[in-house]
Amino acid sequence: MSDQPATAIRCMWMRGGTSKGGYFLKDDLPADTAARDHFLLRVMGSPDSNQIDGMGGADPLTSKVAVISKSSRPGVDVDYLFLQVFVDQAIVTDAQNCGNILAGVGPFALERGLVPAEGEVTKVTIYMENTGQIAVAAVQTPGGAVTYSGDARIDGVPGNHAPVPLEFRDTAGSSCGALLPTGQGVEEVNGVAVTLIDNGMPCVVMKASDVGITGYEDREALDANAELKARIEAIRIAVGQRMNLGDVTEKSVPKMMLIAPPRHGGAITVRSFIPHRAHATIGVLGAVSVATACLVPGSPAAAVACIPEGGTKTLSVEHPTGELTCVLEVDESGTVQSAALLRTARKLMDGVVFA
Ligand code: NQM
Repeated sequence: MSDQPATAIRCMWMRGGTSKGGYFLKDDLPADTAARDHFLLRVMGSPDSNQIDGMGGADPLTSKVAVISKSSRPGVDVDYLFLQVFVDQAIVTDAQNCGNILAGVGPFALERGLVPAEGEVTKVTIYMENTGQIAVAAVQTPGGAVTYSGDARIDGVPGNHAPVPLEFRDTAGSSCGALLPTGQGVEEVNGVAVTLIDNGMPCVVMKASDVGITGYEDREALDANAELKARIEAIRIAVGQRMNLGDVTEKSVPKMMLIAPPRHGGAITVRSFIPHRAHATIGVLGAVSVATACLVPGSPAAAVACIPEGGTKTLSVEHPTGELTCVLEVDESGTVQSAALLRTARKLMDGVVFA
């Protein structure tokens, strides 16, 4: 029996987009990485598939952490480090970014006084430490205070909330060093045609029909399909080195994106594995990467996608519970210059969390 007093650290629990997790000031957490990770595992209740002894929701989408500090970088307001706390393994990884949890970073920074409110809408410039890139979030601040109320709605979240538009620039090659880390738009892995791509999130994009499903299954059916999971995990492990991600056995990247033609007037349909569980919706930067794959000539995504003409491409990515619209700005050479999309966020709890 331990008679050690529980560690208590200030924390805000927030929904960011279609994910949920703990938001911490960097200075409040242990500076030592091993001590920090030990604390976060205890906070979430990992490793345990139920996370019964912690705050995690027994789902990778609700076992997430944002670590935020005031930035000393010119033109940047705050630095944001994302940490994925695995549910049933004692792993805390910074090997991926998270655009959903990002939606709460601006509101949190304002709430903690790291950034002053400026007028009705405050733009917060965020350095994403995981990938070394910048995002700009527009936070509603009527009367100088953050509001979470508003009329915006996103699929996968009930009700309406204040809009938090996010804009990304220069996300190509965020973790893999190049948009197409192997220099090819399509290649064959274990007999399946795939695109290895990273426009903010390392992804392996393949036709759902090439791995034996339609691409229109719901999350439960996908998670119950052990044969499918084994097949795509073998592809994932095989491409890790080629994507410059090293041994990905214990990493949460790359994400596996199974695509099919759109059915509701959008650009493409996706079922994603992140990487061992099916996503209830789709990750933000995952969606940006798949939307970008639709523009790669000769790729599996280009073969099934419906792409509008013009330099500003509004691409609706259909997912298991709705859609996520990405607005891509594309230059004359076909290169994606920026991506924008709408999220919402909500403060759920502010206090101290115990480990
Ligand atoms: O791709 C889940 C999520 C994500 C990541 C995951 C995300 C992104 O939905 O930017 O948002 O892919 O692990 O929170």
